[in-house]
Amino acid sequence: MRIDIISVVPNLLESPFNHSIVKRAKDKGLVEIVVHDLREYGLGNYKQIDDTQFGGGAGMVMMIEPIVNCIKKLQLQRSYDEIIYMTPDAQTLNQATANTLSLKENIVILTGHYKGVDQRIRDKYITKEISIGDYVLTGGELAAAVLVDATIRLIPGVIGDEQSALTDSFQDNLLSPPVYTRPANFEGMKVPDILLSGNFPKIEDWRSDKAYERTQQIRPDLLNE
Ligand code: 6GU
Repeated sequence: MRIDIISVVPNLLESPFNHSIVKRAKDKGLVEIVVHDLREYGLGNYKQIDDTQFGGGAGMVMMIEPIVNCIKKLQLQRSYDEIIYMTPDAQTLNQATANTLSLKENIVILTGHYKGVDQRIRDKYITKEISIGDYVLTGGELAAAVLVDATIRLIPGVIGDEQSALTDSFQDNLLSPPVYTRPANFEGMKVPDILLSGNFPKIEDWRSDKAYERTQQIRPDLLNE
């Protein structure tokens, strides 16, 4: 999978993609992530990328030309399955979206700043808009990092234990059950006996019950989806 990210603060995206699982996925050739500095596509001597909004009002709007020039250049090199715009005024990211995106070959992610991008980019070029939750970030970069992380860990081979992505919270609309490791008794706090029993069918039943219980308590809304 190839992911091109268009950003005005490309440095913000350096660290998240150069450690741990994402780094290993890149090293294994399972994913290629390229960050493009929108400023390089800015207009004139000052490399302008934003301007005041028509109709008046505070806040700058990201201009259409630099973004379209960047997208067109990318499209000359390959065809894209999705051109995604990260913005708080969109549907919220969930596991189903991450699952769908993990099957794509090439995607572009455009991250917004200021008041957002000129609506005409959204109308003509963007194929999907994604928010990561009901709060406002200073820019879309951290949201893009979240989207990329959630997506690429689902690509086969990216996480070692294939089983583990399948048993994540949300994969079946349930939160994960509690987990324990050694010691079995820490200062009198004991691990549930069932987990030490070796009775694997019973352990699976217990885990399902706990997952359901936890979901009922913390996220009952998930049970109605
Ligand atoms: Cl995608 N962008 C920004 N700026 N804020 C957000 C967001 C995205 N998702 C939630 N808040």
